[in-house]
Amino acid sequence: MTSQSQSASTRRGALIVVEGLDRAGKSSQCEMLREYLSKGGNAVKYIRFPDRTTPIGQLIDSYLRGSANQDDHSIHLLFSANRWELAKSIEQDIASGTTVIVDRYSYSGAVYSAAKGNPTLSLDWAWLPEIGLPRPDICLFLSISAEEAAKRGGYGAERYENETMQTRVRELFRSLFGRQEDIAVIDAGKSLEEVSIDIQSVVADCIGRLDATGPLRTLGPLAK
Ligand code: Z5A
Ligand code: MG
Repeated sequence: MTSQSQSASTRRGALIVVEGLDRAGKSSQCEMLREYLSKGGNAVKYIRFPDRTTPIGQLIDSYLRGSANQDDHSIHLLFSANRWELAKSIEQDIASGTTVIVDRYSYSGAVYSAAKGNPTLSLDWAWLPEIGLPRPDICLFLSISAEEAAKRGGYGAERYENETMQTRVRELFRSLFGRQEDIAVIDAGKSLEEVSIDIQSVVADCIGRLDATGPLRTLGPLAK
């Protein structure tokens, strides 16, 4: 077999993003999905944003912990740069047949920055640096009420972990998802296992459609 026909026969992996507000259960569900897909014989990788391990990620970490301040636009672009620095490796993994599960992505990037209410940092402005990044085959939005989230513990100590921000973030996610395709809203107020089963069914459907979807796409501008 030539290397060309070999690569043609390798089925690409899926790019699966998990989004949601604080304590929606994103990281727990990413881990459960990783385990489920691995057991099914799939090559799987898990990554999370912000990736606090890179030099850019360390700047973001200091900002989130409150030990450093940044201009709103500047920190926004650093969050985006943190995704761009992993974009090539995501593309390579997907091309080689590995499914990549991503814990928060461009959607968090746009809504958390826009939620600050800075008049020169709108949702539309915030989306611009995301254009051209690998486009998720599916984005699972773990939807949870403020009451349900509160049962999972109080707010943490990081920036953004307060009621005003979370309320704005909730509204902005809704508005962003009205302008995006391939979003699946999951009721995250159920038990861990029930949520996991709902996610598995959406992901199975997404993986089943990959041949029809074709090669990995890139994020485009927001619909008007
Ligand atoms: N941010 C940004 O501004 N710009 C960007 O571009 C990006 C992010 C990418 C840090 O994110 C901050 O960065 C975040 C957005 C901003 N700010 N806020 N707020 P992070 O991802 O590092 O934050 P995190 O602390 O890892 O995630 P999280 O949102 O707080 O939690 P989670 O991952 O959704 O939930 P969890 O850790 O899986 O579960 C939370 C608890 O609930 C835990 O005790 C679980 O056992 C429990 N849990 C989970 N599911 C259930 C169910 N179904 N039933 C009962 N209990 C449950
Ligand atoms: Mg998490």
